[in-house]
Amino acid sequence: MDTDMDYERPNVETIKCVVVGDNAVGKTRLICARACNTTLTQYQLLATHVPTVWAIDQYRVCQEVLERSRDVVDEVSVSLRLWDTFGDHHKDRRFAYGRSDVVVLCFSIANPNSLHHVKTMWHQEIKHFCPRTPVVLVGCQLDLRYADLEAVNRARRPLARKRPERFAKELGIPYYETSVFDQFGIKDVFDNAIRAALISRRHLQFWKSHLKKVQKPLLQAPFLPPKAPPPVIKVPECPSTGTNEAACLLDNPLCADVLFILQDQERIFAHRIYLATSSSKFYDLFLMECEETPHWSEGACEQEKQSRDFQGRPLSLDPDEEREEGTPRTPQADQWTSSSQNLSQQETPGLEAEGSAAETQTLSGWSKGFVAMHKEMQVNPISKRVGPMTVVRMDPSVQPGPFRTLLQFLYTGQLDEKERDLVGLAQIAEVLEMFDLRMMVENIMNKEAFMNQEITKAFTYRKANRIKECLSKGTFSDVTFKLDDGAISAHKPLLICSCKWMAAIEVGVYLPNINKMSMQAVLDYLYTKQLSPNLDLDPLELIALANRFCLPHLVALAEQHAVQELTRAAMSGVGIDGEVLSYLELAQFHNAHQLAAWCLHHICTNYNSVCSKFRKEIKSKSADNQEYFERHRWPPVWYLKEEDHYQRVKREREKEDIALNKHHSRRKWCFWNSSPAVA
Ligand SMILES: Nc1nc2c(ncn2[C@@H]2O[C@H](COP(=O)(O)OP(=O)(O)OP(=O)(O)O)[C@@H](O)[C@H]2O)c(=O)[nH]1
Ligand SMILES: [Mg+2]
Repeated sequence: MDTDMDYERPNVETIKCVVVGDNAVGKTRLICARACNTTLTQYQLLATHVPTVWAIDQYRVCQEVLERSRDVVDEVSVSLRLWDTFGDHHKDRRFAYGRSDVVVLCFSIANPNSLHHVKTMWHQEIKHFCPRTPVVLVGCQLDLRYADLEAVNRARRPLARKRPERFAKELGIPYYETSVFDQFGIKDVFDNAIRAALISRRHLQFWKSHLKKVQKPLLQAPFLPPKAPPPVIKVPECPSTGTNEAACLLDNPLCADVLFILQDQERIFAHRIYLATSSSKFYDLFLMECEETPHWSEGACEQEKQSRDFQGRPLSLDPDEEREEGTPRTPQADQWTSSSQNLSQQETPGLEAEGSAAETQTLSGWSKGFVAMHKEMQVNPISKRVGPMTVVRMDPSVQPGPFRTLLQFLYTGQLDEKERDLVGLAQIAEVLEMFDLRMMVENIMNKEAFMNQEITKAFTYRKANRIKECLSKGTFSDVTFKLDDGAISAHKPLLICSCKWMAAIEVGVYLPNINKMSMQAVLDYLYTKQLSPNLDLDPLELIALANRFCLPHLVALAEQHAVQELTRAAMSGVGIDGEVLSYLELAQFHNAHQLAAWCLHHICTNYNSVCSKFRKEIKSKSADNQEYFERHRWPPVWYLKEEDHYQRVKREREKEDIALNKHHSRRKWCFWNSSPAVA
């Protein structure tokens, strides 16, 4: 590689630029940013300081550095030779200063001491070793002035722009600020250092006509910090899937509406909604009961009647699904189907005979395992309240132990591998047509229990769909929420498992100031742990309700939904400023802190346009919010002031230049090509 090539090229000005300043002010990083275009994150920058001990001639070893050393400034081709130095005050730097064309004198904006040393040490040293060389003052690490790195800022108290600027004025040298992190000011520093060097050279080598157009070092436009990125809404992990709560509910059967009687003495309380959504058998059983005893049921079984097929057979919610998942219908199942059909066609002989809805329905002809069913007022063992309950008498062959395990499976979708009475469980699962449970038992027996996870997954998925359907139709509901614009039926056992607060609600509770759509979304969430997206849903109303019910996970989901909708609207060109302003304080009031932070960010980063359209609304915000706007608005106030100052000084300078040019052109006949002094 021929490094001396530039010296030989005509009209290429080689400029030796020496960079000096205290230790760790950022000299080497600044040189690397110019010479190699390196970029690093703020933390990488802070974590890596390798003090310069020995300045190496990078131009000899790195082709890229050599190439980037070439530049054109004010139509002059230059080759910029950068000299890095060490910051130790007592070390000898005279070799570096020798034959230098310009000195870049650095200090750190984050370290006021380094500016102090500029005056007490560096300027004097430069004047001693190269008195005629132009100097450029550079404040490095500008990003640390505005960085949100609390520790850094508090420890170092960064310098404001005014002090070094005043100081540079006193010394009569130009001043620039740089940030390697923001890639700001690097070109400004070196282009203007080159200008300073060329102007100085033009004085000495006045015959070089190609230096005629070189300007004096220019003013630096102020640094506009980048907009902060919008906060990301974090949705915490779902507090629980409800499995444990469901198991607890079976053990402590609050609001139970079914009582199983086994072997004439064993009583097990349960909940229709849990059983019906986990098993087609129970679904059909309770639906049949609903139909025959409508006055007992608070639920809307009417819709269910409409969903029967033309033969009048009650439709299981998803019999195909079960078959799809590889659970073949056993002869018993088919037998059940036909017996069920017969039952419907014959208008349930047992029931017909009974005549009264509250009387006993015989089930022995309908399915194995069941004997009879009737409605009865019963005392709940937990709440001690008396209420209507479906009493189901089971066949004496059904053993209480395995039956309880079967119920546990229906509530949770899980089966304990250590279950002792697997044979008994397999038998009862067969009799009651719980084929997924049957398969799980078989897997455990075959030492393939790991396969049960998949069955649980499919079970949970199927159950979630059935629950959603029951919610939308109100099937088996046992509570009604009366709202401002209507009523919604729901299922207390499911609600209690997701929200303890719900245990206190009464059958026909009136909830004022709540609309149906928001309540529906809350119920959907309580049933499924998901937020069903709905365009008509007012996110703030949902947030208010979720906050009222102490559901922080739902609050976060609603916040995320709100932000997604706002972002989508903004992207499609719809103005969202007014909406964001109205959301802000409501979100703060209802503990939606993430949405509030997002709104604050939106208002601050679009402050000027929001302010021009909604000045009154901005002024009506709380004092805290207004203070926040002032502190975080973008562009910041200091930037606007600096920009204003920059524009003013620039105009003044342009005027000065015009006046100076006129003056020179008048004197031309006497002293041709005279140039203004540096800075
Ligand atoms: N945030 C930030 N850090 C910087 C910047 N420039 C340099 N630094 C960091 O400041 C420290 C010192 O940088 P150097 O360039 O090695 O300092 P120096 O002046 O060459 O130090 P000596 O060689 O010891 O005289 C390092 O940790 C750099 O990563 C900047 O613009 N922003
Ligand atoms: Mg260094």
